[in-house]
Amino acid sequence: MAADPGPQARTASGLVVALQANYCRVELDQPGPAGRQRLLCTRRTRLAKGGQSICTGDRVRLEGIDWPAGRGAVAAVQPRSSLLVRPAVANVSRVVVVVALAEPLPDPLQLTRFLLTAEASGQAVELVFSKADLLPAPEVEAWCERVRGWGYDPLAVSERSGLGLEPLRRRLSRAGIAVLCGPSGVGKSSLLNRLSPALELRVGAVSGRLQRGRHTTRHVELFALAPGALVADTPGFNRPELPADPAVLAGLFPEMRQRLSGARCRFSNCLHQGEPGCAAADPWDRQSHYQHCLEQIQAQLSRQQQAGPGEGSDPPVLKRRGHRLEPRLDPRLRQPSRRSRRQRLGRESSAEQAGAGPEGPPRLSPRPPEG
Ligand SMILES: Nc1nc2c(ncn2[C@@H]2O[C@H](COP(=O)(O)OP(=O)(O)OP(=O)(O)O)[C@@H](O)[C@H]2O)c(=O)[nH]1
Ligand SMILES: [Mg+2]
Ligand SMILES: [Zn+2]
Repeated sequence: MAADPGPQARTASGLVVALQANYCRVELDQPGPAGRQRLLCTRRTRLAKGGQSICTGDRVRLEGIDWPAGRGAVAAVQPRSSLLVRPAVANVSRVVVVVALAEPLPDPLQLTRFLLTAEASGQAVELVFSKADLLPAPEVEAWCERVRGWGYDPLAVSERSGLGLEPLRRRLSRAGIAVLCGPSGVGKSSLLNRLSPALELRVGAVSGRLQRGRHTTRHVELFALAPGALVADTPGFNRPELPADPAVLAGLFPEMRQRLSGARCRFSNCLHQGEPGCAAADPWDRQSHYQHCLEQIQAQLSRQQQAGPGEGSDPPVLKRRGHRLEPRLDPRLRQPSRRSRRQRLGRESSAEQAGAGPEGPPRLSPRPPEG
């Protein structure tokens, strides 16, 4: 049993287990006087002024503790080992993307966007298909087979029939913080209630033609599922953001990572859309999703560009050619058009005739592959 810090101690350390509006709930590393384990905390003004955000999952140092009132203030946030941007959770070990097999129907592009956000955390990503009771077993297996091709080891579960719940418990009981995320109404909170009935999390019925959820869970909260194993229930949402940089996109698709690990494309800035010498040129299941995401990122970049300078905009990295996007060449590497070459040669020969040396040769060849 940890030592009681005594009523005089005004400082402590702990873990942010929930964040709501402008206060957070902190689970203490050591219980306080009278066995108090949690404090409701505000954020010190100097933290806010320094732009330091607080996320659920952050390890924090507390000051100004008022033990009888159960209040304190976050004075410092420890460096994070990882961050899931949305839903925002710090120090994540595993991101578990949950999508329903029905009510609402799975949407492979939306699922892909959830998986991309999860992959961007740099941590282990798992995929859970919920509501398996609503689909015949062969169709459940067809979905599982499909995402195995994407590089995932899916788990089909049902809160109703109990299918897959023990394997899910085992996956969530590994040490560290696991985050359940996915669209609203897929049954994230229902699953946690089944695994730990004492949680009594609020659950909401799906509604409408698309059988969407009603955003029942309103904030991210961490719960202990086993010693050392915390799991976050999160509010569902429908449209995860994409990365800002098109060059990182392919690396967030495990099946692309795998194909690119043993081979190199001819151009180091290859965007893998069938460019000459692309090491991942043959068709793949999520190719259209990859292309769609690339186009969205491009549209995002051009909007930023239109917003004009001073908005932190760089020139777009992609340009449209026919129905494809291509990396915009570094101007120094751009091949001059025949007309500008002719004009240039004309200028050079007249300069030579005038006794001046020609400029250095234009760099015509693309950048050689790295390594
Ligand atoms: N048939 C079936 N229905 C389920 C299952 N799990 C959950 N549901 C139902 O799906 C609805 C939504 O469940 P929730 O647990 O609130 O979903 P959620 O993902 O937490 O939703 P948000 O909090 O809005 O993000 C409820 O009506 C549940 O009873 C399941 O395994 N099978
Ligand atoms: Mg919920
Ligand atoms: Zn390529």
